Amino acid sequence: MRVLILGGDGYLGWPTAMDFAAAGHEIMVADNYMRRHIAEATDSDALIGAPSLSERAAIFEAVTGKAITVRIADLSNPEEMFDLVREMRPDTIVHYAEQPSAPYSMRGFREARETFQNNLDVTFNCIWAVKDHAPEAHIIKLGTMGEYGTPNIDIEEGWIEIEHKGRKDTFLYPRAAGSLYHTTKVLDTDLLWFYVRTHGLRVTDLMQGPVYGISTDEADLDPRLCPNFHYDDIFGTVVNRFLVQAVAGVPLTVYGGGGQTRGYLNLRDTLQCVRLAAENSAKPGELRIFNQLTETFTVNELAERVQQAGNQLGLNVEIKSIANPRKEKEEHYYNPVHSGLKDLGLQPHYMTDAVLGAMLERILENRDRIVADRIMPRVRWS
Ligand code: USQ
Repeated sequence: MRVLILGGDGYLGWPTAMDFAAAGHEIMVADNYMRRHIAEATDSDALIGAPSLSERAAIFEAVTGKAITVRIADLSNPEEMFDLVREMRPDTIVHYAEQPSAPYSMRGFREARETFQNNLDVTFNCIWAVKDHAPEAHIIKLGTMGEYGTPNIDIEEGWIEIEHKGRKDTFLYPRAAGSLYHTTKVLDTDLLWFYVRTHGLRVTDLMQGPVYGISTDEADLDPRLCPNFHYDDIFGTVVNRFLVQAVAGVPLTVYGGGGQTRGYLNLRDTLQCVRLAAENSAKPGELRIFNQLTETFTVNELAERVQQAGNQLGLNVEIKSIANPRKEKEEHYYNPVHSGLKDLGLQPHYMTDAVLGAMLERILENRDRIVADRIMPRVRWS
């Protein structure tokens, strides 16, 4: 397959590109380095510095013999998006090219507007590029479990049948996002659904929970192929943050009561899910939605697991609740259905002590690079 990966420099984009290339697909990655610029501007650099995208591709080719074509392009500019799609004529487009940080989107007007404009513009341009220049292409869009929020009923995979006054119909599952970033993903889904209905596009929307991990088959071939591993309050997801805090000797920052429950998955499973979706395409005129997670945990459970794994390495990990900088429920029902990707063949990598221990060892090798000022939350929702 010819696969175009939008946002190919990101925490998920780069390892996805390597995974598809290693599997024998023809890969082009595009990125405008927005995350790198925001990380620099907010003093949120990743634990291990990443070479440029072209350098990463050259290292990957030297190690594996497989090529990844790189384009530095601003995908919020329609002409740049259309040029890429006309040049490559992809069978599949994996769309990660969004500002991915909830805290950044809540920092102020400028950051909210930047998130809103980038995320919606890239999705809109991607839709039009496919509609006009590659109508058979399958769009795989990274959505988020945060689109649904935390409703007091089971979360279905994207769609829900509703019976009202004796009549039934199927609708997109109700959404109630908890940050402006998550809200842009809700709007993306609505845009995609409109163009699927009216123009018969084929789309898979992956509602993904928070990802953790640093190791993939290809990333482990050379330390310079490492994914961008963030532990700061802007780009760091909670498990990655807790593991760095355990190594830095900072008490794990549980926000508020710690009963917040989310659906988590290992980075290796993100790669599996995206490839399974690509190799089993949605049909023309179908908006297929999967919930992309493998296990659910409360924040308190995550902290306890990291504490246990850290103590096994002699780290003496403490846990300390701090005032919650976000507006979110700290105690709630949470039961998302997540059978669709398993039905396609997903083999989960669960969060075991061994997985957490291996991550801690990798962080220990880089402990001198940890900057303590990046750990405490710097953005409040209100
Ligand atoms: N949390 C803590 N302490 C911390 C950091 C986070 O208690 O130090 C809590 C948060 O309050 C939240 C939960 O942990 O309840 C998850 O937070 P997160 O920062 O790992 O995840 P989130 O901000 O929701 O965003 C991340 C990714 C985003 C993706 C999303 C999936 O950055 O791109 O869409 O996970 S989901 O959360 O399912 O919407």
